[in-house]
Amino acid sequence: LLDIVWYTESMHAGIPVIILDRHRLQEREKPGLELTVVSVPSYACQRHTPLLHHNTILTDALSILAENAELSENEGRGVAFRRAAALLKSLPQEVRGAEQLRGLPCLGEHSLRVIKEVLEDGVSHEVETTTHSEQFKAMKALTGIFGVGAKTADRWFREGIHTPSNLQRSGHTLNRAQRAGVCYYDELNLPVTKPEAVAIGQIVERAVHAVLPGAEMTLIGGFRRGKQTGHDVDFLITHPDEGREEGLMPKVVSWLEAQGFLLYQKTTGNSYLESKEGPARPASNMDRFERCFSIFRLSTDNEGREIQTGREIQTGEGPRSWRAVRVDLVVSPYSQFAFALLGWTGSKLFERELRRWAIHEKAMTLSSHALYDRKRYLRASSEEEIFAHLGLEYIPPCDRNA
Ligand code: DCT
Ligand code: MG
Repeated sequence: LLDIVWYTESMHAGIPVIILDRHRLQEREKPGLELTVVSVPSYACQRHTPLLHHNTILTDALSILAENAELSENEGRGVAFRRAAALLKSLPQEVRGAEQLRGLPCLGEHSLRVIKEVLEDGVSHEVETTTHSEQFKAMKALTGIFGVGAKTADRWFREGIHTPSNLQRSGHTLNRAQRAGVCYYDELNLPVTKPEAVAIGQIVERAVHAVLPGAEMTLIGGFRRGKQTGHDVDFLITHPDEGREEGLMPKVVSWLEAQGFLLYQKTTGNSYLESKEGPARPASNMDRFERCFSIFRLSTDNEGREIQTGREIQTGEGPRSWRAVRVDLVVSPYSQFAFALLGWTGSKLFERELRRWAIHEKAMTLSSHALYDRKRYLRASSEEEIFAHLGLEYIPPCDRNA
């Protein structure tokens, strides 16, 4: 943990803020300085990271490089850029000069170079080259198709396929998910708004209560962190009587299908083995809950029974009164609910950092199902308890936007 001090010469507004550590503060302290002491610990799960922060120009640049690394399946590099961006998101003020960043964790050589360039020239050459690169644009367009990952997109790119229309003309056989992805391409790449998420939540809640009274449903993912838009809507479903949730997903899906709410769905059954000692230890970070990846048909007009979302969708055949929205449903047993809630609230980097903290600092294993202290299963009925087990200050969802 590193203590840093931001200090601003208040009589010269606009003069760069300087960060010093506590020791250097003594020798540099001057009258008339505004001092703010902030702690910048190195794991994102030890920090408060709000949605709105002071360094978007820098984090946007780093996010593009992270995305490019992820699309090139260079996970390590992607994580390094994500960690650097997350650190900047947690700072209490705008960074105006690279000297302010001295001593801060998470900033690798490459990230620092990019930050310096953006601070000095307003843009980073590498970021500009990336955003204009044919490969990056094509990989983004192709992985923007629901059901298409980086591997498939890369194979197609090498065959000269750069866009969804190239793909349609290529004669490639697509699987069911990809066919739906191409069919609803534009809409699925249109951000889902909060009112749309709320409207879908009401429909899912009706379905859940119709097939299992007493079941509980929670909005998770980015919307739980306070985001106003998302690429999908995520819901977690459970029932206070352990066991009642078994087999719930197929029933919810049948209800939604019968009412014409689903344009596509793929359900995966649970694969956890519950025992008296707690949930089986996961072999990987993969979740083993009952899960449904779906594409919802959401009415956007007044006639639908849902909330009016006020959005008209333009198609080749003219305007239409509904839109396609990606929705993920997850069912968890009540005893694992807190872990599922924590694991599915995100952000992805925050989750990764929680697991890294658990292993490296506490010798524990955390998943969306359980927390283990070596062989011992640690129970928790709230997220607060899990943070406490991990020896971490509780970070509310709105501050997990790392
Ligand atoms: N998650 C994770 N690791 C992954 C994928 C997902 O920890 N590889 C968790 C964290 C977020 C949650 O699942 C939902 O995933 P997304 O919907 O992909 O993320 P989001 O934060 O909800 O983003 P968006 O607002 O774009 O939907
Ligand atoms: Mg989401």
